Amino acid sequence: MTRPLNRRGWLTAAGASAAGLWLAACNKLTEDPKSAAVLKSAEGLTRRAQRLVIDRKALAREFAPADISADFKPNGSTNPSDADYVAHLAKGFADYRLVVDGLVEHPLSLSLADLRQQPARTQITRHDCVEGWSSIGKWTGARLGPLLDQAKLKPNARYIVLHCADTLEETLDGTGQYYESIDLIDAYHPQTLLAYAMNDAPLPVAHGAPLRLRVERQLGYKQAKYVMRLEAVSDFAHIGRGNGGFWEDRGYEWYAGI
Ligand SMILES: Nc1nc2c(c(=O)[nH]1)N[C@H]1C(S)=C(S)[C@@H](COP(=O)(O)O)O[C@H]1N2
Ligand SMILES: [Mo]
Repeated sequence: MTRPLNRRGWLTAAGASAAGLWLAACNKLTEDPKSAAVLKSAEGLTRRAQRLVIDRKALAREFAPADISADFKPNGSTNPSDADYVAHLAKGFADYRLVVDGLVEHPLSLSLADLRQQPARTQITRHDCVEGWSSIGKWTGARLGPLLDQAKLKPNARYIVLHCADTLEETLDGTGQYYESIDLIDAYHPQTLLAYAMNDAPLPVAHGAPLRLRVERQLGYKQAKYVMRLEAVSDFAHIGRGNGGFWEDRGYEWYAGI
């Protein structure tokens, strides 16, 4: 007699190994090559599990104004010292332009005023960091989907890479600059925003001024702050250390679904 596959148990096991990984703090690196290998196989498993059971188009939970955290914790870079960023900040981001390029028919260069003209959305959501804390905030921003439609993705575009202004780690090869990447399912998700406002005020520097990503079905480290450039790519092997993001290059999962 063949036993039916206990999908529940299998998923729990997959979840447990990922949860173990998430206990490691954002700023602690997994250096042990053995745990890196375990991590890679766990990632493969959770990714497959997530594909099977998660409706990637479902909305993240939204909250009421009364739920907004009084002190949303800033994390990672909170005041970039990179020269270009410091110069933009000194001018109140008057010369800031978001560049949209790569595999697009119509590259874009958008000022903050341009971005505020784009189809917008406001949402109150919970941000979950792998370090184990959560905060609830209200975000307003341009929906990424309609913006990509304006740029018109080429048929071979599969991911959107978000290049950030901040260097989180000094490295000799320059791979310490923060970046992230998402696939087109998340890019076109209705709650995926390039947020320019938080809790009804312009986005504070600590939280990514002038523009940060909100991709609400994923963990904190995917929520790229200080976004300067969106690059449409067919794969991200040539960017950073090739794993699709600053923390992914240091061992975290590329798909950080919650
Ligand atoms: N550019 C950039 N984006 C970033 C980070 C960073 O250091 N630099 N840290 C990430 C992490 S780990 C988290 S939890 C969130 C923190 O966002 P917050 O500062 O608004 O809380 O931003 C993410 N995006
Ligand atoms: Mo985080």
